[in-house]
Amino acid sequence: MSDKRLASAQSLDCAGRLIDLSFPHVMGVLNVTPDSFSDGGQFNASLDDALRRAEAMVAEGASFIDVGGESTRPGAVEVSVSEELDRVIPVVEALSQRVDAVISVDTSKAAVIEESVRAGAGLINDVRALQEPGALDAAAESSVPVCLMHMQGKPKDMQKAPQYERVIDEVLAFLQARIAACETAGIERSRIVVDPGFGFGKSPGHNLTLLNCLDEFQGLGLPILAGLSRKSLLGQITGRPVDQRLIASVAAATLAVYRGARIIRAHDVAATLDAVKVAQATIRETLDE
Ligand code: 9MG
Repeated sequence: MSDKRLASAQSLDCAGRLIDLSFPHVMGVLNVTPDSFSDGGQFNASLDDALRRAEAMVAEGASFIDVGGESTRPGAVEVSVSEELDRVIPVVEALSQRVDAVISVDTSKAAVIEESVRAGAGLINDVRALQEPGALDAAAESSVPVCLMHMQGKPKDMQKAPQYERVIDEVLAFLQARIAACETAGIERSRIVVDPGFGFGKSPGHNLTLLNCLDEFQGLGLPILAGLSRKSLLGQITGRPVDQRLIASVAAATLAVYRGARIIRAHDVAATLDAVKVAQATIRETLDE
């Protein structure tokens, strides 16, 4: 436990479900955008598909299911509050009754934060780090943890020309400022997770520097979440299209855990969990009981 990579090990209270961060966890990705499921516009069919997919990820070992109703991919356009609520809330309500995992909601909107927590969400994952109007107060009034992610620009144009003098220092300074804003608003540090935001306004070089130096974020004393699964960085390294990036995603997850990440956001849960176990065993130089 004296190892620097384990220095910020702690637990997260996700609406009464305690997540022990002395070992790493996998957060399965559940997109509920219209193009995610083959429902041909039939709401019930897409809800069933989403529930089945989430149940499969939990059976594979996911501790979190991250439900997202607005794409944050490069070039994505924003959706209205009512559209996002319609997509996300029925899924959160059903999942919180049915699956043995923390339901995380990937949103930046105050109304979606409030309704999601009411519907049973145990974590808010905000790629805009609670900077949208009312988001900080909505998160403060809930009792669930929040993941604060760094992004330069907006999804619509963030990959056009990302610029940093020193990427690590700037991402760290941004996260420090957002942590301070959270504390001022009444969100205690025990409720905060940080994420450097791989692929969000970063060149391949910026992403690789962040991955190689991820342990520097341990100085914040908060759990680190990392999402590299299937991202374009991995396509740029391997030359592979998005549906052939499993091995690269698993390799990146292994490196992220080895450098201190405690939660890995991933599409392929079983393979990612095996990888993080290898990284964890290597850090500890023993097998977890
Ligand atoms: C929603 N989303 C997509 N990629 C992500 C990442 O890398 N981190 C977090 N926290 N959320 C993400």
